[in-house]
Amino acid sequence: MLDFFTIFGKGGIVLWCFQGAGVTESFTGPVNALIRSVILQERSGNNSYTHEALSLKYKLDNEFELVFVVGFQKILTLTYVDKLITDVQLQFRDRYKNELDKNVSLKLLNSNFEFENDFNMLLREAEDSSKAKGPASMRTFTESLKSQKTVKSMIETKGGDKVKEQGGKKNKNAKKEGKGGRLRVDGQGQLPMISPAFQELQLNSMKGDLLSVDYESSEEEEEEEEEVVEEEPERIKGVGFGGMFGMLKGLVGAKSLSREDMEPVLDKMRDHLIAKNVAAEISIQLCDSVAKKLEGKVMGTFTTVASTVKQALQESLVQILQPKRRVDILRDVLEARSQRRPFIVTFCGVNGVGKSTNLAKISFWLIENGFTVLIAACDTFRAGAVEQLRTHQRRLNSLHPPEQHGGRPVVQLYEKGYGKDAAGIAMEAIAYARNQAFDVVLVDTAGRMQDNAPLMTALAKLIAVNMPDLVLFVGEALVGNEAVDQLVKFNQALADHSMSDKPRLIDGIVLTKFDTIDDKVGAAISMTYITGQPIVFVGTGQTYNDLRSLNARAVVSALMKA
Ligand SMILES: Nc1nc2c(ncn2[C@@H]2O[C@H](COP(=O)(O)OP(=O)(O)OP(=O)(O)O)[C@@H](O)[C@H]2O)c(=O)[nH]1
Ligand SMILES: [Mg+2]
Repeated sequence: MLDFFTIFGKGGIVLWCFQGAGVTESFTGPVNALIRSVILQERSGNNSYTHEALSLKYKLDNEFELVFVVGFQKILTLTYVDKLITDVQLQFRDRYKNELDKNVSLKLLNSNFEFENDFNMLLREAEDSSKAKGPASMRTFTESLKSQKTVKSMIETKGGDKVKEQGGKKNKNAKKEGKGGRLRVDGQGQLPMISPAFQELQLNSMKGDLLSVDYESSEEEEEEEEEVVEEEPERIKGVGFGGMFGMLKGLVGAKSLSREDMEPVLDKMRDHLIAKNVAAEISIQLCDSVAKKLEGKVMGTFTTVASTVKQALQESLVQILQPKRRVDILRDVLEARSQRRPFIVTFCGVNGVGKSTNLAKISFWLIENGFTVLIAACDTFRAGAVEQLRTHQRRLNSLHPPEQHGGRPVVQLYEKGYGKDAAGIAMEAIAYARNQAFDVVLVDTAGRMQDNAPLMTALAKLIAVNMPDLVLFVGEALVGNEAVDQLVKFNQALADHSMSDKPRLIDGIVLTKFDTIDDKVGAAISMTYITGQPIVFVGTGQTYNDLRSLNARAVVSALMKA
């Protein structure tokens, strides 16, 4: 039976691991020993290693930068191990080639490798094939003793290729052990119960914790470590196999993180975030806060600086996107309805970001949820703005004809043409909605640049006078650094021109054109970071159905993706 099987990236991230039934010892020690004494020294040729009572066999996959390690009691000679490693390697590569494609540890960090069933199947096949070759009868005591002797001799002469072959040939007898191991894995191909310690490790591994070499490093090794750490920035910048290994090598043993250790990784992360459209200023602040959070932290086993920083950053990003306050429009509309008043939403933002289009999509969503909507055409400035809304109103009513709603149109447009005072029109519209028992008033406003003081004042007035329930800032997902400026200035204008001591600021964000940005999702971070407000809707196209809510984890995973 196997004690463990683990797959990790050369950057140190444990991607997947299996622990044999009844095995309580963590595989950390032996694997660390293997890394330190064999892999880091780039010893090649022999792919086996003995650590205390365990035999370890490993295989490097240089193309995808993976390491496959299997461990079993050295007293056993398992003939199927080589085949198993090869099969697992091929299957794992095959199954996760997309995730592994770019060899970037960040990507690995975000992937969930559910490999249990495949592994159990391969293990069974490997065991069966070794059984087929072996005699059918039970092993005799003599044979078993002989087998043990051979293994012992192999252990003493570790490192020799011949020994490995010898062990391999011998193992016709070992199928029984293999079988025994299998039987401990339950019938559904699920992993058996595992020790809590391992469970914890496994959970951590899934989150992307990294391999580090164990803590009990000798003085000699510590000296070596210091030397290597000096070179670390170079190594981290290296992209290939050597670079990743250098990173691992440089960070052996228990040490607390210093700013200098993290600097190269932080620089890389900051540039990565900027490349993903996170505003530069915010990328810097984010990396700074991650550094502060980690400074002085003693890294755990299976971790490297790069992974620790990445994980902390990832957590911060999820934290930023996770709304502190839930905006539940449907519930709030119902509440307003029970108070016999319409629920009022104002849309604002710079020119052409998609205010009117997304207002129409939100109307559709509200109508689908059984509410009636009055659209207030308060963009009295841009030519065609009113007609644009009228078109939407017609389309929406044709999708939900009045006949299906007791003869009453589900959506109406309140408009007074162009050139009039927007705040006044909004006020009239709200009064009309109250009289006509509309559930929701959606107020469209003219696009305006954040530096245009008169227009910003007018918007602040519209909001101050009408006190909407919700002020939504509409921003394009395409923006980078500009997002911060827009939001800061919109909020500032609302605060400056508020007539109350509790000014109405931006309550939420509509992030539009999300369909056009590929994985450059940084605007989501910039906008939520700067306002502390949630992204209430995400616009993903130009039809009424292209409206989504934000999935923080998906966004973070796109953001971390290389
Ligand atoms: N691909 C895509 N295009 C969008 C999305 N939302 C809006 N658009 C397009 O963006 C363009 C501008 O949309 P509008 O709704 O007129 O923008 P606006 O903010 O109201 O513009 P102004 O009122 O002139 O300030 C239109 O061509 C829309 O079809 C979206 O989520 N995805
Ligand atoms: Mg518009």
